[in-house]
Amino acid sequence: MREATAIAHPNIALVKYWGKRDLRLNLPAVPSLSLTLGGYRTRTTVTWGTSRDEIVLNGLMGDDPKVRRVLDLVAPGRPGVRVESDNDFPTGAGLASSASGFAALVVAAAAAAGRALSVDALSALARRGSGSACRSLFGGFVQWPLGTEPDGSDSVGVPIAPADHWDVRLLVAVVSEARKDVGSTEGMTRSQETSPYWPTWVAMGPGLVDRAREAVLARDLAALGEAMETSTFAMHATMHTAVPPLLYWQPATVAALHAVFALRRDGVAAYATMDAGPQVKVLCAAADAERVRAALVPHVLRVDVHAPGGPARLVP
Ligand code: 2P0
Repeated sequence: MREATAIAHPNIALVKYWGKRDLRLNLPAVPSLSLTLGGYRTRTTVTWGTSRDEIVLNGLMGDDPKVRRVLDLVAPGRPGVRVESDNDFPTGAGLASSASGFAALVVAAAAAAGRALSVDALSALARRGSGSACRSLFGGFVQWPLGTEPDGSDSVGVPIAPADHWDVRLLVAVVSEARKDVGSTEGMTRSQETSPYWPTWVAMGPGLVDRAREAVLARDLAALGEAMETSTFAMHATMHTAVPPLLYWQPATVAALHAVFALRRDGVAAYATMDAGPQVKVLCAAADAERVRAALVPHVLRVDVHAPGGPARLVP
């Protein structure tokens, strides 16, 4: 038996992935661009060669078919595997736990299996578990392009700037720690199949990623913030106009958004994004983080402040 442990951080999309053009390979309908978060982490230990599969997620036995599928892809014809994974943040609540989870899983599993895979190959494997996980192999700012290869091998995370490129903070205003009712995959499918705004959303994707990448490279917070908010509100428009509608927002979500807009009226460059959950994430310069945190705190359960995080990696 061989054992390996990896840690990975979740990432938050500044330009969103929402929709698939290939369900089996988990290829996206739109390109996306993310920031890896320094302050949350998943830690996963994989033991290779057990008598049967055993999957323990946050101390609970779990039998996630996606975990087994990714393990099968790491080493076809594999033996039994034990996976033990812990998050130091809420799971399944729109905080990208599946991104860090599958990124840590592939890094630990490949090492435990004795397979020397390139980081691109690891990113493609993580994508098969959860699309956004392909971005969490890398630290800092990461793009996930559409790719053109039929097997999806070029639709993997591409680092565009490391964690120390820009001294920004991403604040997570936690509105609820409950698991979401409608998972991302189901939400995407419903939006794709029923929202009249879907073609517009898909058409907007490439331009938004280009604008965001240029803004990151130029460290232009206003330009990045505008692309970010356009992406978020366009994505939520496809959710709100799905049949039946998908409304991940809670009253505190809206209150936190208004707090961000009020900060901007007061001259603070803070910009919001949301995922498939009620939390509001806010990007700002490091120097403004305390002021932004103080403006959000009255509306939500708590506010976590993140510096940019590093790549997924093996740990002793
Ligand atoms: C993102 N989200 O870009 C987008 C924005 C949520 C909203 O990626 O179906 O768990 O497993 O590929 O990656 C969350 O969905 O979805 C997500 P699957 P995933 O971060």
